[in-house]
Amino acid sequence: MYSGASNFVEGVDKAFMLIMGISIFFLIGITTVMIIFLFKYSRKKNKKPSTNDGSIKLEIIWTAIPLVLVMLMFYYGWVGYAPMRKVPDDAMLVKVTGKMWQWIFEYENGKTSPDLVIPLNKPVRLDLYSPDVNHSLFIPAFRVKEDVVPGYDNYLWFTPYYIGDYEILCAEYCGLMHSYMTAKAKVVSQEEFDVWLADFTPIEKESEHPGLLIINANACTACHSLDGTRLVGSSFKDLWGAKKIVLVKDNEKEITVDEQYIKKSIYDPDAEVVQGFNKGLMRSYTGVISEEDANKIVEYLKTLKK
Ligand code: HEC
Ligand SMILES: [Cu+2]
Repeated sequence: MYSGASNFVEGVDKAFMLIMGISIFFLIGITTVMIIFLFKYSRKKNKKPSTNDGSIKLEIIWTAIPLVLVMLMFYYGWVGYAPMRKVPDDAMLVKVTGKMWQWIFEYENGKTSPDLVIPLNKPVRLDLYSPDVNHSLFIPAFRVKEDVVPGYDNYLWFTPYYIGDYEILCAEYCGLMHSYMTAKAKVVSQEEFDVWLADFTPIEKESEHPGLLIINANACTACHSLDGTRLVGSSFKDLWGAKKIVLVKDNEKEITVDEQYIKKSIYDPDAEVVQGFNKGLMRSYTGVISEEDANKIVEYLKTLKK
């Protein structure tokens, strides 16, 4: 609350606190009155029911008070929201692509980054694109969130006020792995930013195994860990050569993880389902991962065996 991390924190938090305050007031108020009435108008004390209809005074009161309250909510909501759609002319431009299942930030000089690095106290405009499904860029600390919809050019902007790392999330939840689409917003000094922006040396990518690059590019690690942790799928660590029980059309079968088995798992994951895991979660990568790339994955998995 009121962290002040961006220019929008105050406006959003004010509207939020107002609505929250009114809600809590009425929750407590209505519940209290309900309980009091329960006793006051109980059947024991009111043998003969009485009615009470037609009161202009009451009608006016319970129309006017809610009207004032909702107009107040609207006012603070609008005052907080309107500036979000007016981007300052000097805002720095960053193109954001949200795709299954990662964010990519692209700067005007062509530099791309998996994290959003931005200079302190400078307005930044994020142009939002999606080549596949709906996503939603959410940076809670800055109080900004906009949908990223294929075929529709959406945007958002803000000015960061403090140096630090902030979470970036995908707030689109009707899909398998939006919740894994995390990134960092790194607010740095202008000098640090200029150095970073001009630096085009790829981040350690050269030294990484080609198979790992394919695994990362397809976000396999959202479901398969590399360190032995059990996620939605089994870990890739020590997978190569392991003996497993798989279910083939509900019949158990023992297999040894080899090249053929791994490829079958990639192209037709539901054909042989590993015991203890659920089928229907992993999609088929037929047409997505080429035979050549599948071989690289196999080669990489071999290196994960002690
Ligand atoms: C959405 C989650 C998810 C993603 C993404 C995913 N998998 Fe899977 N994978 C699973 C599940 C669940 C299983 C176990 C059920 C089965 O065998 O079909 C599995 C099984 C496997 C197996 C057999 C593992 C074993 O223990 O025998 C391999 C190999 C595999 N996946 C490779 C991959 C590769 C390579 C990718 C990326 C191209 C990938 N998976 C992406 C969920 C996923
Ligand atoms: Cu998403």
